[in-house]
Amino acid sequence: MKRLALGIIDAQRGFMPANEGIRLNLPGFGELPVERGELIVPNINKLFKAYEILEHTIFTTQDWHPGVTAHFSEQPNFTTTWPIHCVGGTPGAELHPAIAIPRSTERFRKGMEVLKRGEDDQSYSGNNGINDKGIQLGKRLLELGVTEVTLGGLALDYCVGKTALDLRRMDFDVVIAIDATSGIAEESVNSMLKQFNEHDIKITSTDEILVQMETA
Ligand code: VGL
Repeated sequence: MKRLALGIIDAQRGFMPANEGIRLNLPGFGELPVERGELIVPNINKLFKAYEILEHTIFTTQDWHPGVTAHFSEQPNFTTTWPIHCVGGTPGAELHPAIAIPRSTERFRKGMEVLKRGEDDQSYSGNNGINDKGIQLGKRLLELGVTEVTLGGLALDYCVGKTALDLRRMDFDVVIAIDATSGIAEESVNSMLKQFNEHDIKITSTDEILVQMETA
């Protein structure tokens, strides 16, 4: 039997446009803004609601970086080094406040390691995230008997994409809710979409998922 999970990756203030912080009069927005990041929030909420009603597994991940790490740079190249964002315990690391997080949501944190220059950066994949018991995401999903994971969040070409590829490698069926995610750059988005295609990761929309769930 298929067992479903919905995962929202890094839908954090730090990855949302600065305008959104001005609109809401809240700090932490726009640290590493993903264009149109705020537009995914209503779709995330629709998906959360549907998965909650049907009692499927729901999880979120959060980048939870130390203040000083080689993941950050004052001259970021926006492919391997980035402006300071989502430092654990700061407003930028909080999820967007308009996201209605269901009570059953399991939260995973990642990127806590102090990365040294030139070191392999493991912080992108939500699969390297741990819950409050220290259990890694993929292992936890196996424990729960999940077979299919639908993903949204930020950013499509980095953390959402790496999470999708890692979970697919673990043999989960993986689906991307394309209108519940947004990307940083066109080139890296296109390269990620190509990898999705090569690894049989499916692309769908929020409405399509909701219709399917209603008729299942
Ligand atoms: C992310 C770039 C740097 C992401 C995190 O959440 O996709 N992207 N750090």
